Amino acid sequence: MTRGNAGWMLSRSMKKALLLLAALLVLPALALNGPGKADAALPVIGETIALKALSNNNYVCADNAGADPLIANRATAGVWEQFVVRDAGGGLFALQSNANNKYVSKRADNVLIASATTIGANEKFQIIDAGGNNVYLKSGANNQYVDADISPTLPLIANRASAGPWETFQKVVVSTPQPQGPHYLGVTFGISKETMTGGPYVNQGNQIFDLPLFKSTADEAKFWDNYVEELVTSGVDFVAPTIRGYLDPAHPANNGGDTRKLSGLVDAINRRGAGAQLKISALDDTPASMTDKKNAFKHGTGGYNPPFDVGDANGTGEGGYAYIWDHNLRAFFTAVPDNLRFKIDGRPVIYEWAMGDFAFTNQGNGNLKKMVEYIRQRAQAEFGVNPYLIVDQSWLSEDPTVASVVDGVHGWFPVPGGRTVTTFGGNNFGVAVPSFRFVVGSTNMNIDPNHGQTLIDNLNATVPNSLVTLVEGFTDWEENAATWRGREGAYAATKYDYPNQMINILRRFSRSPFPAQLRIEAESADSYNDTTSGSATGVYRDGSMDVETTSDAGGGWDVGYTEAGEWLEWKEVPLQGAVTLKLRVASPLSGKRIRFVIDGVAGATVTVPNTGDWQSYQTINAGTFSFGSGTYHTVRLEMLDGGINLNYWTN
Ligand SMILES: [Ca+2]
Ligand SMILES: [Ca+2]
Ligand SMILES: [Ca+2]
Repeated sequence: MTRGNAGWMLSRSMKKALLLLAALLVLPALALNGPGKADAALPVIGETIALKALSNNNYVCADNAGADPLIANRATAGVWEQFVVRDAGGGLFALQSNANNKYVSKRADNVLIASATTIGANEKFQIIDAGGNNVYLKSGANNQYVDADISPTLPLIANRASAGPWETFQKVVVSTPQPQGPHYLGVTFGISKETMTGGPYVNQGNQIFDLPLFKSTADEAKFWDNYVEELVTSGVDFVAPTIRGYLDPAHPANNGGDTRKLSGLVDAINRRGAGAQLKISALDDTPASMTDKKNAFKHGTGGYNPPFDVGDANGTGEGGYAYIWDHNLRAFFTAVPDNLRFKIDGRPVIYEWAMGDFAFTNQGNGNLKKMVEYIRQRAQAEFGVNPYLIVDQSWLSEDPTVASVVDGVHGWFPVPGGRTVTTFGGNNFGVAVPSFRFVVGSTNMNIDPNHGQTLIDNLNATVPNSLVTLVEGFTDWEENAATWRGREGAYAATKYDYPNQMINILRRFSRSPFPAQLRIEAESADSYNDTTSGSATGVYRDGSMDVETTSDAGGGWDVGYTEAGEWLEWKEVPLQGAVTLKLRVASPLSGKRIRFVIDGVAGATVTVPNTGDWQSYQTINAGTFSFGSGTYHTVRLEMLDGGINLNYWTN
């Protein structure tokens, strides 16, 4: 793969002369493909493709098992000529070579080579429909088209300002994504007192970046209303609250994840009518629910010393099954009704966390197996269910006999890295994080969110091949691992590019990345213009947006106190096909005008009807728009006049 500079210059300069001829050869082929096939070139995340250069009619190869740059010089498409399309965020894609599992990267000299282990700026490409099955590749790093020379001795290079035949590749689909089951996606969800009531967001001196946009108060119903909305908007199949049990029925709720609090989540899902979409699992935080609770009850101390004795079933010593069942899982099944339980194979799913020696003793010799059998017996006797238990790998390493009585195994996540896929019983179980940062004293654990790319990488590596993937954690501000709607502000301060960024990424990996029924709350906007400094009410979020509690059906909030020239905007909204956008609006005034502006293009101006009251809402059509398949858009809602209350909009 060496070449002389003279040969390089000659070959590249020859191209202009050949362009016209090549164009003549290509155009009839394009014309044969009718408009109905125009989408064939669009990339599908997870599909395996080969790229055939129109310049020389050869397949692009990650030569020498990927050690050499990409070159179009192969007559057939074997493993070295296959690439898996990966989501790189922002409408961009990465190509993962089957030759070495590495991502195609643009080197400093603009030559392409499959050499990257993660997706950064140089690994991002636009895949642009060039008609028929053809595409152009455009580097996201330098905005130049990728060129395959007519001479099959030169590598692919991203240095062309415009695209012609030499920058055209036929996209040949080698295989479509191979589904292995339903690919359920869920998130953990902390319910500590601090998370539920809005802080203080302090954790042992760890600097916290992942603060929530939503301003929690003592009103738990409002807390759950907001987070049910965020979870539904993210498209996840289930939420797995981190449950830590409780001490005694007469004891007030504990501060660290009282399982009985899940009744508030249930009520909020029902208020929103979201029970068909969002289900509830649980992550049993075993060191907290068992060891800490046992020590709090028995010794008045809490903490992990002395450890929990798994061999002590009745609690005469330092154990007791009551901590995992009576004071925790029973409370879960009591709070969460059957129709809202997240199920696999018709059985409610419970995740169990670690069983290591830092908090437990006597786990082996069949003791963990006996405890699992007890859980199953009680669940059957009291609730008529057989739980689908997904346990941390430490359960199996401590007591190998437990393998015969559990349904799944997870490996949690390492730092650095942030993801695992664990195979058990013929299924894969994924765990992923968006980021992680705990830097205190001599502890320095850090997974950089990299503008959302870390979450995309980790979901690319887990979701497509897993029966179920659990993301830690929707609310995990304590470890800078949150995916909730983040507080607005500069990236350096928030580690979010915009408030809904992580929610949008989760949705892309859900089973419905382009929801037929997308509902976007007015108060959730990523950015906005408000003409009065500060909030008129102080509720929901900091800043100048004027949000108020709405009395519209379903509750929640609306944006009120609107003035001419104010606007709300959302980024990377999934919209495709012909869509009539609908607005949920109220106004006691007449003749007030509003319009959508999408990707900078204004839609129809709509006059809001006089609904008779600031809180009497109507749903109105706000224009029909046409979007390309699988595309993301910047949606702005512009108030041409003031005096309009906005609850939400839908597709
Ligand atoms: Ca204001
Ligand atoms: Ca305002
Ligand atoms: Ca609303």
